[in-house]
Amino acid sequence: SGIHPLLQRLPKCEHHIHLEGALTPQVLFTLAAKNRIELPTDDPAFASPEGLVERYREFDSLDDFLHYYYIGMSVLLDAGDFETLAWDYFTHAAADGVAHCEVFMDPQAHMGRGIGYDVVLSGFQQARKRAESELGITSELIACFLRHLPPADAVATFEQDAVRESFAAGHVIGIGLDSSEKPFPPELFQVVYQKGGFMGLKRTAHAGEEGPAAYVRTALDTLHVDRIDHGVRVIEDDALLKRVADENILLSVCPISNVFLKGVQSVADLPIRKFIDAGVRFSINSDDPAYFGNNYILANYCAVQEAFNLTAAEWVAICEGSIHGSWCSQKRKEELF
Ligand code: ES4
Ligand code: ZN
Repeated sequence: SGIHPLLQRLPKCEHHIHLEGALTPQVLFTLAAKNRIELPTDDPAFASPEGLVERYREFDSLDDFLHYYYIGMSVLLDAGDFETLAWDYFTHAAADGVAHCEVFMDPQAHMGRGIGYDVVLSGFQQARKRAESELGITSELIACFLRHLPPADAVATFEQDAVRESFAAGHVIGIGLDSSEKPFPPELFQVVYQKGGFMGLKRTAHAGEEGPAAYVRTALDTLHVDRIDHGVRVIEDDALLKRVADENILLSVCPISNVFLKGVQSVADLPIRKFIDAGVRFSINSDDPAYFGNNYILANYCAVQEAFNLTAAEWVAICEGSIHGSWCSQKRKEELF
């Protein structure tokens, strides 16, 4: 449509991208060969990168996707692998007109298979530095806790020296909560979020993706998040919708992800127009672009445009809201406006 050049050009902020979700089948196979990682032999999808691309088109749920996501990241071993992964994301982000991004990582998923936190962090940090100097993209790192593991595991991870130091030094500015949503309500993770709050960390959590609107409420009430990842199911609760608008909670919406994981049949079924009408602030994001048809942020903007035919003024307002809802410095926000 005529608005496409504007979507490309707008200074976009991305708030919901799992770096492990930027692992393309091509890079997955290359790193598996380099690191001599044996991919599952009992699943024909792993016969070739093309086989994986095909299988990724048929996810039937969040958990079906997560099965592939955790196998995929098993090819990441050394700091260079993590740098390669993040750099691949940043180059796509630059091509799509991303100015600033706040990226997720899943430390427990790596530590649980014997990879040190410092290995993960140093690789990502290297890529971030390069993205800022070579691409002009600023970024922040958010460490997510895995909700399918015991809450005590999240606390123990938080308490590790290397992890605490990365928070204290500002190398990681916030915490999130991801992985299998049902049946793990946010309130199970109150202790680790309270510790994050004491350290002055930013807090977000996945809620209302597959799980009910009530998970969004308890994330706000018990985890004191100022952002909600996905959150699209708040539309099922009018009072909560009003609260999210009144408290200026940013929803990091991932339209193409929701279609791939069967949360909705099509992007047109998402409550984008209702959010705009209710004054709910949201950003539009890619989530796990390499798993969802190689669709990075701009494809998500375009899919929303195809479905909702927004005006230029509405797009500018979405991008301004995304800047407001970012966790960068006030100085950086002013540059972005
Ligand atoms: C995720 Cl889409 C989504 N939901 C929950 N956890 C995740 N981890 C990576 N992608
Ligand atoms: Zn996500």
